[in-house]
Amino acid sequence: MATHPSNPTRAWLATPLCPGGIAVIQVDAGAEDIRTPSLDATLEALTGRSGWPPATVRRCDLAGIDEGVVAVVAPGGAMIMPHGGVRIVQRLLLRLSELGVRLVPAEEIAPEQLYPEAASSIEAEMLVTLARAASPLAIDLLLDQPRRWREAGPRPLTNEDRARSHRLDRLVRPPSVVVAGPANVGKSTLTNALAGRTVSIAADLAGTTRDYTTGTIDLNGLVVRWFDTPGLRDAADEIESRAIALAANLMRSCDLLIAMTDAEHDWPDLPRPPDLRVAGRCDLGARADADAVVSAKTGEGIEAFVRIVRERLVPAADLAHEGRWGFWDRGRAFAP
Ligand SMILES: Nc1nc2c(ncn2[C@@H]2O[C@H](COP(=O)(O)OP(=O)(O)OP(=O)(O)O)[C@@H](O)[C@H]2O)c(=O)[nH]1
Ligand SMILES: [Mg+2]
Repeated sequence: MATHPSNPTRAWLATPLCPGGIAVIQVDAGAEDIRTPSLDATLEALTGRSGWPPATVRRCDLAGIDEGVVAVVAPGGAMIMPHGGVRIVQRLLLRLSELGVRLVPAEEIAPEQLYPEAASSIEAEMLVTLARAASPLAIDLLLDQPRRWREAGPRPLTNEDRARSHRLDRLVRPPSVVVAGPANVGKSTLTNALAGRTVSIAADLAGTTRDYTTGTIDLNGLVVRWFDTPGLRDAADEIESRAIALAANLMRSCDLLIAMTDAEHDWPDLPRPPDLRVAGRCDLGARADADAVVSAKTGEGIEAFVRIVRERLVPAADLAHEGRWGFWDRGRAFAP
């Protein structure tokens, strides 16, 4: 079937653009008619099959790109569910765009439209946030929010609720953690041990890390953006001193600054006071003036260190608190 010349239909990718089992592309043609012709036309052009009244669910060919499920979930609204390969999704979106469908980012879609099955607007907001949350620790807490808001009625959040909400937001958007200290104290080895993979090259050579490196690390349920920085020393060359200056900016702006040293070195002089002091390589010699003492080689102290980092960023008391969390995007109007 030919491309619809004035197709008013919009589509957006409801799942992240990364490999997954199934991807969901939502299509919306507006809800003016019980059977909106442009949705029918779009789905017919895509699948080669005609007749798409509400509540139709079919497994069909998707423009020769993949085979998947198409469901008309509301008047004028459908979900296209191919396999979750990135290339499949990109080709399907391109095909939809060739059919005259306007592709829009999912962020522009109202939560109630993204989740028509939600029982209230706060439940729709919760589902949007759940889909974006980085930390597994967010899940139970978010799922309980509609009940908490319903039961609290119209009472506004207290200042204490707001401060706690601000910390809990770190479960949605990963906070930044920077580890900084003298060269060769084990910063990169610790980073790799926490990540369970190589984020940074570690070697018995001062100045091994040149530019800072970064990766997301799951600290027992709290996902953080971790930055490993070049060892602080009188720079041997221009590039190294520029890399150290770049890392200094990170240290000023991060959510948690960790100073690291070992028994052989002094504490570093950082651009701002650190939030936490960790002594590394404790199997070679420990020191008593640190908040945590670890050996990335033997694993000693790592669990306790992770607990302390978590506690500084999202305290256990916040996670256990029964109060409400104002989790939705700040500034967006919302009436519970
Ligand atoms: N025995 C022991 N050796 C360690 C430990 N952690 C790191 N090392 C060794 O110490 C050396 C330096 O480790 P790195 O992790 O590269 O140190 P760094 O602080 O990142 O160094 P720069 O990148 O130069 O700033 C390497 O040979 C590591 O294998 C530890 O806990 N115990
Ligand atoms: Mg390093």
